[in-house]
Amino acid sequence: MNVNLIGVPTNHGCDRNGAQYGPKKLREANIVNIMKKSELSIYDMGDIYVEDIREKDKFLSDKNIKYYNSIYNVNLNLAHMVYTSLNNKDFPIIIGGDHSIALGSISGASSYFKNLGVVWIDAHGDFNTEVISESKNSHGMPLAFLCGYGDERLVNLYRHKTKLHEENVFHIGGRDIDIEERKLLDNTKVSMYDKTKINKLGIEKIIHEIIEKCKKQNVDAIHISLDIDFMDKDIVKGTGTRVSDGYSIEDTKLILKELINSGLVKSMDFVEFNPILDENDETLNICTNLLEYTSNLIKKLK
Ligand code: B3U
Ligand code: MN
Ligand code: MN
Repeated sequence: MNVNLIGVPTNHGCDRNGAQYGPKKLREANIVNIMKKSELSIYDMGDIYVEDIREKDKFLSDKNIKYYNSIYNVNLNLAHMVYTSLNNKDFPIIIGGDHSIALGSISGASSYFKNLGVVWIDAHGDFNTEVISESKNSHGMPLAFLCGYGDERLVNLYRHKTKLHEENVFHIGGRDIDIEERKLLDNTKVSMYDKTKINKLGIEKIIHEIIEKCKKQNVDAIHISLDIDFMDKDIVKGTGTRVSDGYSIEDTKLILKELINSGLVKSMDFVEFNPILDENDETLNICTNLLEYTSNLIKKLK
């Protein structure tokens, strides 16, 4: 199995300096060689091109979304890159950048597979539309677009259709969800695994439940979208919107292990690492450790 690393150096979805340096920082920390230790073939496909836009121009389009044109273009190109990678029977790992890039990666994956499942691991819902969003930052919106809510051009990006069936979407770790966003989510079939459910069932049971549902619903592949702010605010300093009452590195690994070992996972996002906010490379080291762990899991699949 070949893994394709695809960098997406953007902060246009979070409007906060630093997230755009995630791919560069990870490469400088030797991420490709670290992942190669698993004996997987790791190909660094380079970065998706992100325009340089001055902050004062962030509302230049008539849309209610900051850096709209950049968000559109980056995600369109990323979608095609991910589609091409999957079409080549490779495993794309998309390195952010902020979480707005999941619109592109999942648009690519859902165009390749017939019935994609998504496991969204995140402190935030990322289910705002541009209308209800208070921040107008698109990293708080991608999952809504993917389920068919919000800006029509973004909903129809790449293959001109809604990308996901709500019943195939599983959200884990949400604990900072906006009021209107919550109302919207409550009217969907998205499965939310929050603190109460995680405490009651435990992570392993939850993942088994997700996999069972996916099989029952004829899901042919799962995409993991991992936002590192799923972990607690005291663990990951190097991310833009830290939230307390979060999860550990071991919890994150357990989710990755149970999901990837199912054999259904075919692509993954790794987002919201912000090197500028990091302290003593602590978050960098967590990121390299998690990516190394992921490579070893993928390697064992063969
Ligand atoms: N829900 C808020 C905050 C947020 C979403 N995603 C992140 N932060 N990382 C928003 O801006 O939509
Ligand atoms: Mn997110
Ligand atoms: Mn988040």
